[in-house]
Amino acid sequence: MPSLLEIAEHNTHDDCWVVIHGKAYDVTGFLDEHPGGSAIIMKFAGKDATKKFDPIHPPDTLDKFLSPECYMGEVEDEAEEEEEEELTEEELARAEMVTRKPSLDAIYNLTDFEHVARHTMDPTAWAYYSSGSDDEITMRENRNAYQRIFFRPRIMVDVSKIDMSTTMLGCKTSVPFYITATALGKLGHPDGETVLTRAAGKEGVIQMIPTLASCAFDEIVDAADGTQTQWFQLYVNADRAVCRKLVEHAEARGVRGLFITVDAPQLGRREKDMRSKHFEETTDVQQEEEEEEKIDRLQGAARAISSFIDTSLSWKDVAWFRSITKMPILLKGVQSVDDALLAAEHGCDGIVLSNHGGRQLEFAPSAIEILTEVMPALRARGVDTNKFQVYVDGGVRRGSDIIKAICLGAKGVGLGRLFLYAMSTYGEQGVRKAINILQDEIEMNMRLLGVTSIAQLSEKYVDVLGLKNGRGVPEDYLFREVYQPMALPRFKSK
Ligand code: 173
Repeated sequence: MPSLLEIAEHNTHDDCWVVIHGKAYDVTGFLDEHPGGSAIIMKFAGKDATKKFDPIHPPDTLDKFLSPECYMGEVEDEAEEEEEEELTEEELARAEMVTRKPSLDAIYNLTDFEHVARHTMDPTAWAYYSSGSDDEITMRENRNAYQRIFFRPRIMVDVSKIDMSTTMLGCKTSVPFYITATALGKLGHPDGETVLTRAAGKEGVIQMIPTLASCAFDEIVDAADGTQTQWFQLYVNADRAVCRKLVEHAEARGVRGLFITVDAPQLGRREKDMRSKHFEETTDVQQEEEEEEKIDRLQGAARAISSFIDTSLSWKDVAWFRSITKMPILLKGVQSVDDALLAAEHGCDGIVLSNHGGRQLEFAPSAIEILTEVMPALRARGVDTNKFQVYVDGGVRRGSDIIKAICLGAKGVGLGRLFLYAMSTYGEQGVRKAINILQDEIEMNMRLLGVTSIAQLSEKYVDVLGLKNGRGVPEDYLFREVYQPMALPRFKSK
């Protein structure tokens, strides 16, 4: 049983121990193999790394990567010696904001969650979740595009009863939207993705489980109530044996759809995220390590843990996926008509039109705009769009956005960040409230539009003339309030 004092002595590159969840590990031999580089481990050499470790590593990581000899035993005196870190002024100010957090009753729309998240979340987590690529033009266009579509409402329809339930990939769901896959849930909430699972279960909403979740895949499936629908988002590993294992396991655990991410052979530059990490880590004394690993550090955790993603993924791989699973296969991250047609030709069961929340290719078009081109093209090819299903995500904040997408032919609409913000600020209750808000908005809008079921929604209810020619967009005050302008470099302190 090593003591904290003893552990603290193992703090060099040639002799490095860390504590994770009250257990000490000798990671000296692993330093140079760590996908995120050795500098980040060295920051915690001889210390407790649990807080930094948890969001990025599912619980089974240590067993997978460290041999049993690396385990040095339980920490003897953990409880007594927890180090009280001094808080910076910024941290104190944020802690104060946390105590002044609005009650959940004061949250009226999804943007409200974003506002609270921005002011109360850990800054690194906020930077990671909120950032888009480059100048964040695509990320903001995702939002703007919805605002260039107007309704063509009908009146004098009996709208006493509204039914917004629908089916996606043959599974019943209470709402036309779903919780899409997002990585690193524990950055926002200690229970990570299982918070989303529980809320989704209680509200009858489908959840897409991410490959890069903070929780282990089985934890997320175990958190489900046994009847709720879950899908699986796959980052394709260059090692296909790993892929096969993940896919077969997902299928065996009852997952009902495989969504292969196709828009991220390399992660986009997300500068808010990079900048926040830069400041967090340059305050450290390990100058030498930092210089050595500058690139790794600046790339951030996301890039480091995504290094396994196969850059050679191509159309010929679809048949292989088909051969290993009976789950419906959809490509997530389609951004053009031509690729939508190719996906249908290659026998996929559908696509998600998505630009990854504006986090990948800057100047990728919004999904909703591409949807207006994709649906007519598929129909012209004779594709049955009840069988080959089209989903969209990106920029969705209102029930009206969801209705617009359904009118234009989407089978369902994904939201990622917003559920993360709801989870990070108010936990499971927050996620349920976010779902309920969307339900209320959808119900009201369907009623005012003169429709009573999802099946009735069609192109006749929307005016998309402004979508392409970008007619002037009225200021979106709420979004403007929460949108955090990008920062410029900070000068060194005197
Ligand atoms: O958008 C992302 O941040 C994302 O998809 C990702 C990819 C690899 C690692 C972490 C997150």
